[in-house]
Amino acid sequence: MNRAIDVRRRQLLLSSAGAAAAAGLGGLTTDALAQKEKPLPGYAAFKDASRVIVHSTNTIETKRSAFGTSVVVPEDILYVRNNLPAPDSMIVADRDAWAVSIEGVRNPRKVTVGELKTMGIETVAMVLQCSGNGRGFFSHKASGTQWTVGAAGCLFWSGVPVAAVAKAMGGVADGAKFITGTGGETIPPGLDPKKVMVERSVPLKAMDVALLAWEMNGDPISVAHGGPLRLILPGYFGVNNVKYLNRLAFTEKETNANIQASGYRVRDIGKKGMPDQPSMWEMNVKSWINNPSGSESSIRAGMVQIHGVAFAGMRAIRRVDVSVDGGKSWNEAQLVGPDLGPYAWRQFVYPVRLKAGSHTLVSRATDADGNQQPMERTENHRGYAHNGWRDHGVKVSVS
Ligand SMILES: Nc1nc2c(c(=O)[nH]1)N[C@H]1C(S)=C(S)[C@@H](COP(=O)(O)O)O[C@H]1N2
Ligand SMILES: [Mo]
Repeated sequence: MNRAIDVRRRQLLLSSAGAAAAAGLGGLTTDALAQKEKPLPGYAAFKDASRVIVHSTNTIETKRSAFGTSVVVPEDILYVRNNLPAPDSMIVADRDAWAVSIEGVRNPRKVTVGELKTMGIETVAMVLQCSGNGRGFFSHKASGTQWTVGAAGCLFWSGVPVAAVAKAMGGVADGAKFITGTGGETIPPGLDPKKVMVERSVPLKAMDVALLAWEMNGDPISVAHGGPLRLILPGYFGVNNVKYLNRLAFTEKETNANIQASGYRVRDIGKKGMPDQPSMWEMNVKSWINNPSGSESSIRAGMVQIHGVAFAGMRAIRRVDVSVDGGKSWNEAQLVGPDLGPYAWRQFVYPVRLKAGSHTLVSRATDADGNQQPMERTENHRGYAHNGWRDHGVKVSVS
């Protein structure tokens, strides 16, 4: 394509996406940005380019229209978020030889993945979701990737329970209050490790469900998604699920790495990140519609199977309601497919006859504790944890 036209088309796409975000028309945003602007990076070359949005070398989003109804998200459309360049594929050349240092236990030492595989096996289905999923709907230009709905996926993970590893090493040392995981990326030369390293701490109680995982959806974990070994913390936001894990420590304090101390902190717009602000730990109740996705130029009048996903971090989903009039009236949707436990998402379907015209479709989930998605987002500096139902709606034209 002619370069000038390409640039112009890009500007148009960006401005229409911005307008759509401001108007709360989620589906338009996701798939308007879906034009293939950037090629897939090498470590993620296996992704299905037509069903993802490549924001940058380190950030790839699933298109809203790509989410299916079989609960689990296939790896070739799963989002990617790397804070540092992805490691070389050599990192998975000898998976069982990868070593992780276990600290803050009575008998600390290094263990290999090969040995971890002898210590126990558990499998969990859980939603992996970036803290900034939905950031694209904020209107204050929050810095970071402008994700709409596709920085999330429901996945199976297999590995050894963290509790079993701690037990095998004599138990957690006295005074430990946090689980701290460190990513094994090579820090680019000239950068201060504390400023860029991926090291996260979560409350010790997460140990009840945490895994050291080597398998995702039945395959050894790819480099894109954290192989050879990943810390899996069901119910917690994506950032805590440290990839390329090379250190697991039971600590008295949270790490002072920037990504914990000032990063991933919820604060008012314009405020700096500080350790006393809430950290992006447990996920909140959320849902969105995937079909129709809003990217169709128009859909045919008649029966439509509106479907989407709902989850609530540590809690199960009690019900999902759908509205086809922008939230004026609500109807209970059916939960479909197998229930894979509280950390997985439930898929919902609402069959409805739509007449010709324009319709705004929205969904609203309620979790087992009675928490319900709010209508509006909670404004915050970095655009985290957006679960407001209005912005996530899709506008469809029926003819
Ligand atoms: N080592 C390491 N772990 C990491 C990251 C990273 O950059 N390095 N990114 C985190 C963030 S912010 C998210 S949202 C998820 C993304 O996981 P995915 O790329 O497998 O989808 O991994 C988390 N774990
Ligand atoms: Mo993230």
